[in-house]
Amino acid sequence: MKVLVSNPCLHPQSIYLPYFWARLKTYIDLDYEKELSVNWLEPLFFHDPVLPDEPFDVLALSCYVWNYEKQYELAKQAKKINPNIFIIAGGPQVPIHDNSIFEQAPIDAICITEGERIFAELLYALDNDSDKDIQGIILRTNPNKKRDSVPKLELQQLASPWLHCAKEMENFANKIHKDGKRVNIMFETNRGCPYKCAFCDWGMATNSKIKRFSHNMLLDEINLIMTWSPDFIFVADANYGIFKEDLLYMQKFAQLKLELETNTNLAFCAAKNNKVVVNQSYKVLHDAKMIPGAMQIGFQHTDEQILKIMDRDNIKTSKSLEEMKESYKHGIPLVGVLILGNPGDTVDKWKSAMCDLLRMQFHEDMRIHDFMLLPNAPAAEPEYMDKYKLGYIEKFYNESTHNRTFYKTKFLCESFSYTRQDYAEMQLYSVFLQACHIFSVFKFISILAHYSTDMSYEDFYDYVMNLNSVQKILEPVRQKFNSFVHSEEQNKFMEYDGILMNAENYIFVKMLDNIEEIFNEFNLDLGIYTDDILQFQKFILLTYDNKKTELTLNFDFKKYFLDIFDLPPNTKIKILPQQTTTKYHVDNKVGLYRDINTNRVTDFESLYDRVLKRAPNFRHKSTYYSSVLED
Ligand code: B12
Ligand code: SF4
Repeated sequence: MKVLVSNPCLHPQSIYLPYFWARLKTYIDLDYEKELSVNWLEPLFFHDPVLPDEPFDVLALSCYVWNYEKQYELAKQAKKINPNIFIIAGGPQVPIHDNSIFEQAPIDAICITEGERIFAELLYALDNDSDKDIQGIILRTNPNKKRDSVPKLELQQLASPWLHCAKEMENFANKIHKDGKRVNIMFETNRGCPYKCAFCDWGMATNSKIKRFSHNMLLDEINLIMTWSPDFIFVADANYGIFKEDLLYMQKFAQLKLELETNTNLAFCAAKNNKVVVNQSYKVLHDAKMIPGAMQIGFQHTDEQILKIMDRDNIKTSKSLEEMKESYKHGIPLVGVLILGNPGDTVDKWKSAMCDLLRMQFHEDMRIHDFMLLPNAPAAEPEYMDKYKLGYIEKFYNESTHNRTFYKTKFLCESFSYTRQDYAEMQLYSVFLQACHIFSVFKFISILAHYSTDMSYEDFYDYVMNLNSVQKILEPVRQKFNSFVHSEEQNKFMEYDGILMNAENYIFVKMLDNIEEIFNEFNLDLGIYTDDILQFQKFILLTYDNKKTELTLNFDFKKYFLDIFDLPPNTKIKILPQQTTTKYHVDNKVGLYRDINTNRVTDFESLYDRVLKRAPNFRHKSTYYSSVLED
């Protein structure tokens, strides 16, 4: 029997090796007790999948939000070529509680649980012409079968797909590198998550006991994987650092990176309520230069009531912050993450949540996800949607515009606590604050207002938002968001100079174009610091003017800001800049590692290419000269 597995990856240049294919093959070759002979075609795992010329009997589609449309298209093409091909779909984007998928694509069956054993049983049934209606599968011919839960696999006993399929994986990795693309690895040490946050569907494994793969096998896998010089490793666990062994894996990756001199970076989703191993792991990765951008800390919101509605109130924001102090101290670059559109939210609560991130010291970057309504997440259940009066829009999405396919997906845009109009306003505030603070246009003035006067971040940014010169810039963005939520507009990107871009980038570029007008209109009274902090802010900000070299002011803002950046999160003490004549210098380099030479940033095009194309997590210090804060 000839089997084709398809799992197109999100990014065209960053290619995940075909782990899912290897899992299926390894299970059948080594773990499955029945006799089964399978001829595996080369799997489809690039961004744009194309059916092979060679015929096949079974097509296995692994569906995620970023690829399901492509998978449906493949199913249609395959059935056209040969209506007898058996097509089975699985993965988190396959709705398991309704039969809508059977109307959208010519799929014969869906898998509603872990795939390894189910797929082996299905192939066995197909091979032996026995009953295909096995537990864990819903057939098109019996769509109303009760969705019984299936016992989880005993992961300890399973063989390693990396070790078993090493030869093929190595060849794939070499080919990807030869094509000038990045080799990514999805590394799984366990499955399951004890929580059940309403927005989430962590591999159909939430609200479940964590099951772990064999410790020694994982160490062997790391030894092997690192010989392929992977560019990026993404750990698929829901709560990395929850076990003490998790530190050992990071130490092993770091040690091999140094020994084999690879350029490997790594990211994981940190355990929520226990940060000891998380902090230690960050430190190991940081020391080995394996953190490319920044590590994420997911808060999703900071309001207790909203967290309760999201079923996330057992994950304590204050506790995780307390425990993250260690990482702050080591200077690990971090990004705070929020979700926009949670039931229970309001425009004011949203503003406070974003400003809470600033109070927690996330001045360099933040990541705002729109509440995506995933088909199998608790929030998509009809009772939950009714209870919180949820409404959604279905639009095209991807994180950035360049180099990515947009895919259609659902976003929550109204609930009992906010209207669609409020949603558009929250969206506007979100991109406005990122442009002003994360991109540094007002970062330093606002921090001074917060620590040296009694002004809150909320009041400061309300003031900036209401400046005429700023309103002029925001108006087209507001219109775009209104049209996105109320009518035709299919995406939230803004166009500048013929290029589509994220709205925060657009606002930033427009602010640079109008910087003199904006700073002239800004006349907030910040006492004796008013003139100097404005000059300082203009000087430190990356603009098209790269001729600036030196500035002398009456206050020492270097020590002042460095002291503030060193404060633990949520520390509100009054600090005042020292009054001494101070010289400031610019070295024309920006970026966390000062890797962008701004001599070449002279116009919009170069700014966009060199700076603004960076995704969240990679934006630390990219729009101000950190050398100004040094001697
Ligand atoms: C790796 C990963 C990524 C990678 C991309 C990987 C790639 N191939 O390109 C990165 C980091 C880029 C990523 C990004 C995003 N991701 Co992601 N990601 C994952 C992660 C951690 C692992 C997925 C994986 O491959 N697991 C390994 C496989 C083997 O396991 P599995 O997926 O659980 O599949 C099992 C079963 O479902 C079943 N199965 C799967 N397919 C099939 C097929 C058949 C035929 C059968 C029989 C069975 C079967 O068997 C498998 C093994 O038991 C999951 C979380 C998780 N641990 O599941 C989230 C997850 C897939 N991501 C998710 C989301 C929402 C995103 C984002 C959209 C987040 C955001 N809002 O920005 C972004 C995309 C951003 C963008 N620009 O659009 C959701 C997916 C929801 C969905 N319906 O698709 C998940 C589940 C996490 C969550 N929050 O709930 N992600
Ligand atoms: S968001 Fe994280 S903690 Fe919450 S259920 Fe999903 S994986 Fe678990």
